Amino acid sequence: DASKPLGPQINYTITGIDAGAGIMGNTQTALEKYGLAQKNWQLQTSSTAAMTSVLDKAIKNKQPIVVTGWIPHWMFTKYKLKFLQDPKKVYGDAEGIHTIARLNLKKEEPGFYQFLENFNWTSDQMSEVMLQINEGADATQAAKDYLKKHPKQLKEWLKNVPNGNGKKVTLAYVAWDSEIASANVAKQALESKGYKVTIRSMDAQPMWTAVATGAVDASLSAWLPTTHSAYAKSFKGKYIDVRTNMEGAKTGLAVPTYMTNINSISDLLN
Ligand code: PBE
Repeated sequence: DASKPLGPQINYTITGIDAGAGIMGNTQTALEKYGLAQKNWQLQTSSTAAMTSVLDKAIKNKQPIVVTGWIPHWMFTKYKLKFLQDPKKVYGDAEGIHTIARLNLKKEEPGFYQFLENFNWTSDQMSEVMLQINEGADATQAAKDYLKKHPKQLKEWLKNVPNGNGKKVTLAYVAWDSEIASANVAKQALESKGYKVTIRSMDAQPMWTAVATGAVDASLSAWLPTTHSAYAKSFKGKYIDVRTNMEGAKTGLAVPTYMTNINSISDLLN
């Protein structure tokens, strides 16, 4: 009911995802900066799957809901959602997905490092893989299909990359849809060149720790400069920011477009 205040209708709750996600910390900051925490608004921790399932139900019933949202993600194609304006820029401006590597990787594994320097794609390309997985495809198969469809891009990614001859390398990733896509595509691309790639799924904090301590070689899952700024700061000097592998990412709070009165984070107070 748009004529009534929103807070009591949704129990002053924003539906979030896994605790380690950068968007969770930033949303906590947003609750404070926009005066929502002071009005008893809270952020519910869950998982991407639980969040999208609650979102699905709310949309089917045309009920109000506020979620942590980001691009690239299929939720923005499947549902009519809008980001709430963030005049205080808590969620930052231009955001990208970065490749980070352990110190010394370039010296010790120059061939693999060359691949990391080459690897980049667009949000649309990543979405092709995400969509296929969301429709039920196995991640390995979706990655193989992608490479078959984009042989020129695979060639670019493998430019100046020598044959791996069975060399073992490890990529850490967080099981967000975007990172499931990138880790699997990178694995298949490298394996086509003779590398043996282990991809290890972990939470965001362990992922950053694993790269910074050298427990894994690299990760394609770093959202910078804003989303993972707390991790980047705490591991400063202990990892290499290799490159942006995908530009045009965005995070924030999102609501269904039928919530016509709610357009900015501060509107949640109305
Ligand atoms: N995300 C998706 C992550 C990065 C990828 C926005 C949920 C995060 O908040 O850390």
